[in-house]
Amino acid sequence: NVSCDSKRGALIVLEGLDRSGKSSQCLKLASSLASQGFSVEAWRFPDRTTAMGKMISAYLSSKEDMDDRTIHLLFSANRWEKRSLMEAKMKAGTSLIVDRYSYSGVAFSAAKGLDLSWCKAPEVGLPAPDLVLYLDIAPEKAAERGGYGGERYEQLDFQRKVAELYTALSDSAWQIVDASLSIDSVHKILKELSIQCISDCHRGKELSFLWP
Ligand code: NYM
Ligand code: MG
Repeated sequence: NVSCDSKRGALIVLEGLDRSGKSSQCLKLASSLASQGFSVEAWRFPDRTTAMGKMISAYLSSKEDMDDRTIHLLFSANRWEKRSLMEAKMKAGTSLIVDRYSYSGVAFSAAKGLDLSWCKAPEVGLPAPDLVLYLDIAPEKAAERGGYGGERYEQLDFQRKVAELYTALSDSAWQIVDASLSIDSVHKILKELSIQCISDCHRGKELSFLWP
């Protein structure tokens, strides 16, 4: 069946401040879509398992210091090293549910004062998400949620700047979801939007590339 073979998977990205619930929702979404018969995988960036990912992890836990632009490019390179696998998975029909992507890359670096267009440049040419689920939460509320994990960037003032930058990055692929709702309510919204997106991709929506 030709039309079935050519069905591509979707690239669905979850974005939001630290403690907005992305990681839990990402796994919950992937497993519930899988149990309904969709071919899906849960991914995350940074991917801390690669050599570059280990350097990023050491930076985030303050074991290593790095120049702001150097770490920015490393986060981007960590996506580029996964690009061919991402594209191969989607081509083979698997949808990827990804915890953070280029928007985190740009928002967190620009929040340090780096130029926005400089931050966006290394992301040019990566696969563009078909859907960005932005888990919207007030920075103050996120900070109240059981505290941050103690990594770099996990401070209220910084997260306020990140929130502003996310707003500047939103485009037509974005859906803003109220992350202060219950876990189940958020899940239900994410799932409906994701199923719609996956079926658009199955029906032939073409993959595009950053920045749209
Ligand atoms: N982060 C994440 C960046 O600064 N740039 C990036 O490109 C990405 C993907 O890393 N505070 C930041 C955001 C987070 C931190 O992410 C680690 P996580 O989801 O907590 O593992
Ligand atoms: Mg975190």
